[in-house]
Amino acid sequence: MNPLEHPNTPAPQRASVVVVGAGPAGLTVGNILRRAGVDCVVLETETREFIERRPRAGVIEEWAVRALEQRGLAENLLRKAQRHTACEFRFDGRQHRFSYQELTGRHHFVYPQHLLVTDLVREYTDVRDGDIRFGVRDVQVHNVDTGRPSVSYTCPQSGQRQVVHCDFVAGCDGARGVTRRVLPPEQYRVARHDYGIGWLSLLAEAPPSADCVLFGVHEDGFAGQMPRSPEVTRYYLQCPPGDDPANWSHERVWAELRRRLAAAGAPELVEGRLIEKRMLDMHDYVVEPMASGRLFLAGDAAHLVAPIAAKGMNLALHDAFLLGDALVAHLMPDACGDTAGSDRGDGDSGLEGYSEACLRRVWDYQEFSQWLSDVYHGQAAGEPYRAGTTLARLRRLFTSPLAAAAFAEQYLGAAERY
Ligand code: RFL
Repeated sequence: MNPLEHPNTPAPQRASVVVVGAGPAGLTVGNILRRAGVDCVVLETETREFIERRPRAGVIEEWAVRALEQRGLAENLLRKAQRHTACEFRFDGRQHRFSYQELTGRHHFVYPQHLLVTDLVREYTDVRDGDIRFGVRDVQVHNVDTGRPSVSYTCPQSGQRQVVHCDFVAGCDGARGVTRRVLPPEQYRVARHDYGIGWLSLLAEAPPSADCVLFGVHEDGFAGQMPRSPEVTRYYLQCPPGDDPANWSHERVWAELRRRLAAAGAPELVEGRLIEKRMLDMHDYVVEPMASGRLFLAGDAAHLVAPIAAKGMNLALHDAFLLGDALVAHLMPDACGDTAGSDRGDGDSGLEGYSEACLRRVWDYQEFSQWLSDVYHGQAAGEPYRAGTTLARLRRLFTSPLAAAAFAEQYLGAAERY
């Protein structure tokens, strides 16, 4: 029950698990816990309306959808998501379609992140009777290095500090969260990478201009098209880091997209009103290990991967499956049959092996993003040598079946083991 709907009922101040953050990672952990009957509290700084409308990712890998399905979390997704079987590179003024389903038998699902979040919130609160507290302020995590951790916050209604005592804290509060900061500095390291480029991230009120993801590799810079729904399409334009979105008028955006995505025989881009225009400074980080004491980080709280290969939400879900299952196994050993034989992603890691099991896939996806970044941006680097090697990499995907198969496996996150 949501205590905010019943302001006279005091919110329970003890739970087995406190989940900080109601993004894909936190809500998936919460749902797995509730399905097994574990009591937990999810704390979220934003309102429910806000998180159910926040547009972000769209591409979900097939293994992640199967793992959601096994946990009873993919009903709407399976009904409404588009299936993508190919992507298209545009370079040398031509279209080069890459049919990854033909190579692997697998596809991508395209389902906007806010719809997944909406489904997960509804399932957690309305079906699994989960406790979620929206609009909380000044969240602080305490004593995770002891057997008695707690999380405190300011209640938006009363303005009073509340403390929830727990056994475990799941830090799922994204890239700007607070849970990561509780890790003792001497016990972890943060590996960072800055690409030194910016992407203008756009949402257009327009149908996609092609039936698949487009990657335009152009000497003026990368351009991408990611279909989201029949009405809305995401576009990206490479630009200098720190560029101001105000420098990009409607006319300039569409002229640049048309130039960088041009290819013989390609249909005209379908233009539409730009409903989101933000600058992304492209960078990555990885926190190692992803746990300390009774605190376990998941998703962007632990690792960020620039949206080059559409991997961030997939990694967040992978962490959440491993963490949710490991917490259930620890807290409710009798309930473990619930997910027995299910797709845990990378095996039954338990809480002990959680960080290591997550990080294997995290580093693999980071490496692929680096590789793909070189392909996307090499033509525009202003160096003939890099332009030459970029084109060689691209051509290899369409001339070498082995190179194509390796690319397809990484693009889909479909390796047997990580
Ligand atoms: P989220 O989604 O950021 O959720 C964290 C939640 O925590 C809340 N929060 C707090 N709550 C309590 N206390 C605090 N102190 C808090 N601080 C923050 C926040 O309000 C929020 O609700 O993290 P999570 O769950 O780890 O999920 C990660 C994904 O959101 C992210 O990796 C993806 O969006 C990345 N990404 C993509 N990933 C894909 O797999 N496929 C894609 O196609 C894809 N496209 C994208 C993307 C990210 C993008 N942006 C915004 C950089 C496209 C874009 C433009």
